[in-house]
Formats: sequence, C-alpha cells, structure tokens
Amino acid sequence: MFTRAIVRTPCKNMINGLTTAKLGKPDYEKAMAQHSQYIVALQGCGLQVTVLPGDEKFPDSTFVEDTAILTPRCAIVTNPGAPSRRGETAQIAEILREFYSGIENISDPGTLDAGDVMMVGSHFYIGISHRTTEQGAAQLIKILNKFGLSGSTVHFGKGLHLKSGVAYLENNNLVLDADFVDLPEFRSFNRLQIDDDESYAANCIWVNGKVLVPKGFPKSQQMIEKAGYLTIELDVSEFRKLDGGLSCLSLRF
Ligand code: CIR
Repeated sequence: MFTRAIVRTPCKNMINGLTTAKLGKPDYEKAMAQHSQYIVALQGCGLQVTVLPGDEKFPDSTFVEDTAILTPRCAIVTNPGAPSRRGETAQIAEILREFYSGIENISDPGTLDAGDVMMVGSHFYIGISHRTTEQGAAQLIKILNKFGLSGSTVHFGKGLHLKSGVAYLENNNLVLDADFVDLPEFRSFNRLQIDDDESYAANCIWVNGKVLVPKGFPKSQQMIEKAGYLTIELDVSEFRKLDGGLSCLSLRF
C-alpha cells in the first residue's frame, strides 16, 4: 500500500514542454484544474500528498515521476535523458531527504527517466528508450541489488517511456498496449490488452486497490473493472498533449 505521493504544480511555461504528440499546446488553466482533480483522487485513495511548487525554468517539471524511483528500501534520484529536464532533480532530492535517509543517484554518462521503470514487488523492469540508456539501467540495477532488490532491462519499440505502454496493477495483472503484449518478459503475467484505438489508456495507475484511468477510453475502463478494480476516471487531456499521463504526474510511495 502507498501512504504518500509527491506532485509538482504545472508551471505556466508547461505550454513549452517537450512533446511528440501533435495535439496542440496545452491550456494552462485547464491543466491546473485537471491537476487539482488528480490530487483529490490521490487523496481519495488514502494518500497524503505533498505538493511542490512549479518551476518556470523547467516546463516539464510537473511530470515528477521521471525524477526518482521510490522503493520501500531506498530512493534513487535519476539523471533524466532530456537535457532540458536534468535540473528538475535538485528540488526532488531535497524533498526526498524528508522521507529517506539514504538517497542514491544515477549519474553521467548514464541517463534514466523513471517513467521507464516499472516496479513489480521487489523486481524492477527498466525500459531502454531514447531517455534511458543501458548505462543508466546498469547503474540502477547495481543500486537495487545493494538493497536486496533486482532489476532487468526491457527493449520495446513504441512510445516515450516503458510505462507509456504498460501498467502493473498488482496481483499479477498487467495492462498492456498491443505493442507490448508479446514481449517475452511479460508472458507470465495475466495480460490485459488495450485495444489499438485506446492505446493511451495503457498509462493508468494502481493506487491502493483502485485504478486511476484516463477519461475517454471506455473499453479499457470496462476491462479493468471486469478484472475486479474500482476505477477513478480523470481527464488528463492537457498532459497528454505533452506525452504525459497519469503515472507521470506523481511519485507514489
Ligand atoms: C517529456 O517529454 O519528458 C515530457 N513532456 C513528458 C514526460 C512524461 N513522463 C512519463 O511518461 N513518465
């Protein structure tokens, strides 16, 4: 179970965030309203939410997930793959000191975005992407091993991050976009496959037994409910315009 989450308020400069989505620029006011609803949903799942202020120097800083991997035994601050996001980690490291005594770091020349890291119990799947390098993944595995945890790499084709296409819902249930469904690493899971026309819904999150799903993907929502979960639907349209989604907006621990 998670007890806490950290989020970071979108800054006005978010409209200049990195994107490949071709969905237009986000509307800042709308993004703020969606972000508030997201916080309410996390609180509704029993989490105490720490809200960090936005930082205009970092347009993508609301996607706080990418900056750290939080495990029950240690926290690891990442070294984001996009140069414009590197500086986001300083404020995260500072706040994590309140919650963790030993904080580890991914460092140059390795890079790693935590959107590429999926926790399944004590094992961590690490996607190799345009942001996460083999060196970054090797550093993370070494750190995990030090704390009695394990990690392995996954090579995938499509999407910004591993968790753009895969979400672990506990109890061996894995939601996957069609492009991820045949990856050998995931064969032993109970695979819930998202239809091609709803692929964005693969970015959903399990929070204490409930699943937060993006608004507008009814088939996926029904499939997740049929698998036994209560779902909470949230509109994240403005974050989607920046290739982001539900998982990226918080660190849960
Ligand atoms: C980026 O390109 O870095 C941001 N615009 C979106 C990050 C999304 N993060 C995530 O999937 N974990």
